[in-house]
Amino acid sequence: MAKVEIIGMPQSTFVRVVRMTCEEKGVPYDLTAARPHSPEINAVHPFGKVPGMRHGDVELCESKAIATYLDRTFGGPKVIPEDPAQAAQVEQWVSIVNTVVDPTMIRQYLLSYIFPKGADGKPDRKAIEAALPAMQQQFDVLDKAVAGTGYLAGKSYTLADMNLMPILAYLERLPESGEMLKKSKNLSAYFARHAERPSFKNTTPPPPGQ
Ligand SMILES: N[C@@H](CCC(=O)N[C@@H](CS)C(=O)NCC(=O)O)C(=O)O
Repeated sequence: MAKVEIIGMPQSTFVRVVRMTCEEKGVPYDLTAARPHSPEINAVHPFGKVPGMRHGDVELCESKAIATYLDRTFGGPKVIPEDPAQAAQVEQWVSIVNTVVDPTMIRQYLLSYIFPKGADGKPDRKAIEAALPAMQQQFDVLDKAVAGTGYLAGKSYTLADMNLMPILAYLERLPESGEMLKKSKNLSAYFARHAERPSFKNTTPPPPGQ
């Protein structure tokens, strides 16, 4: 069988999700480091976003589609359960994180620090402050969601968790979000526990911008 090629820079949370899927399932893969809108990624994503994937004749983009393909194609533990209701729970949390949490916590907040657009090349405090109330609300929701079982969906580690962990890894390191995570007792215990997984450790990204 052809080897899986994951295309995208390792700092991307979405690239890390598909790499973690490979790691959890024991699927060997090559990572082709490519930035958004580079020729390598434009060849597989109509809007130039990372990640992309090639596997033999199969060419895909979008992290959820790639993870689903990997889960259905390869053996190893299921990252999306077979049971329809449990699978839907996973989809639900992937969707919530990608449509609500990622836009606030990564696009608005984190990127204000990584690509500073304020005066004198400093982070834009206005953009950061503006994100904080929604972030607190989202931390509260996530804290409650993992309180019962220690997982976002069901009673095992799934794509829902893999989709959130790379985001928490960045948030832990920044001042306001780091405080919010620390105060979210269930979520910080969840993060500490799942950060011990080899799939998380083996995909630690280099610092942003490298
Ligand atoms: N829905 C996409 C989102 C991918 C995405 O937004 N990737 C970011 C990097 S983390 C990117 O390529 N950004 C460049 C851009 O939006 O132009 C997925 O799940 O793969």
